[in-house]
Parts: sequence; structure tokens; C-alpha cells
Amino acid sequence: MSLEALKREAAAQAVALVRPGMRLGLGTGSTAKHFVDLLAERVRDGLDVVGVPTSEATRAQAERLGVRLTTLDETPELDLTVDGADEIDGALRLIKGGGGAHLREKIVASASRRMVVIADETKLVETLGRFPLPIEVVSFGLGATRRAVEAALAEAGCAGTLTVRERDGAAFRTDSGNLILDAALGRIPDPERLAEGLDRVTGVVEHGLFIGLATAAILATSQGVKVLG
Ligand code: ABF
Repeated sequence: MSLEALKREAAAQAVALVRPGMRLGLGTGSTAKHFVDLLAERVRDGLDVVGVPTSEATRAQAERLGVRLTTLDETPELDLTVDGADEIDGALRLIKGGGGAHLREKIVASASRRMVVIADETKLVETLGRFPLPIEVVSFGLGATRRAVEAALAEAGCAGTLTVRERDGAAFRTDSGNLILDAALGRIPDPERLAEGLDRVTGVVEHGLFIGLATAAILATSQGVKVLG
């Protein structure tokens, strides 16, 4: 089975969790894109749901496919968010933000009673950190924020390098206009400690460690679907 087919399979299992009237958080990335596609098919068959997109890309896709959208201002509490991840460990801790959308993704997941992660099996890891941790920062004071982030990394026992994310030769800007520092760490021995340290850095808008947010993960493997949580 191709990676794309595995992602679609995980997305299909998540669509089966959707009930009429649900208020949904709609994730970002190639796996979440399958979810929105398959959800739209059910909407066309008459399913009535409303969604909050976690990125401009997902907003555009959902609008194009006719999925009714709302905002967290109109609908501050959601029933279910379905989103992808860059890494997942056995305790349902995640690294997200490879697509640069983790700020909105975390706001939406935090407003949801349940968050289901959909992914192919390659995302499951023993220890988080092989995927560089995205840290969204405001551009003002970047040099000072960077030093404070380095101190927080060291304090949490992490060693590695920070790179300002670029796209097409220019600094990458998130949907909120901020920069991303990607922290190549190899392994994160204590994700909770690192998350707390980064939360304390002024200038950090949000980091890609999602702890205590995911309630389940649907992982598509070539041997079938594995559910965590
Ligand atoms: C979003 O998309 C991100 O938080 C994560 O970076 C990425 C996963 O993308 P994909 O499903 O394409 O691997 O969920």
C-alpha cells in the first residue's frame, strides 16, 4: 500500500467517527487533506456538520468542497478535531508544525473535547525529536528570543541547532505573520519539561509540542489500522 493510500485509510476511519451536528476542527497537511475530502463526500450526501479550519489552505479546500465553516468566535467549543502530526509517541505526545500551522492547530485542538490524530505508521516514534521541533516566534527581537530558546533547550537536556525556516529563499511566514525556528534535536528526553521551558520564553508564540491534547491516534499500517488511546 502506498503512503498516500495509508493516509487516506486513516482519514476514512476518522470520518467514521463524525456524527450529524458535530462541530469539527479541521486539521492541516496531506493527511488532514484526505479527511476534508472524505468529509465533503459525506456532506454532499446530506451530513450536517460545521468546521473550523486550522489554516488558510484548509479553509480554501473546505470552502471549495462545500463544507460549512465557522470560527472559534462564533463556536468556541468543538466536539472533535481531526489533524495530522509529524511525530507521535506511545503516550500520544506529538510534534506538529512541519507545515507551519501549529499555532492555529493548537488553538483549535485546545477548544475541542476530543482530538484524533491521523497518520501513517511512519509517524510513530519511540522518542520524540527526530523531526525538527517547530517554534513559532515573533520577528521583533529574534536574536534575543533565539538565545532564550537555546537556554530553554539546554535546560531541558536537549542539544541541537536552530534554523530560521525559509521558503523560496526568503524567511517563511506563518498564517499569523510570524517566523519559525526549527530545532533539530535528535531526541527530546523530557518533552513536558521542554514544553514548559518554551512556554516561558517571551517572544515564542507557540511551539509544536502537543502534550495532553490528543485523545486518540489512528495509524494506518500496511497490516491494517492501529488505534492508540
Ligand atoms: C499538520 O500537517 C502539521 O502539524 C504537521 O506538521 C503536518 C503533518 O502533515 P502530513 O499529514 O502531510 O504528514 O498536521
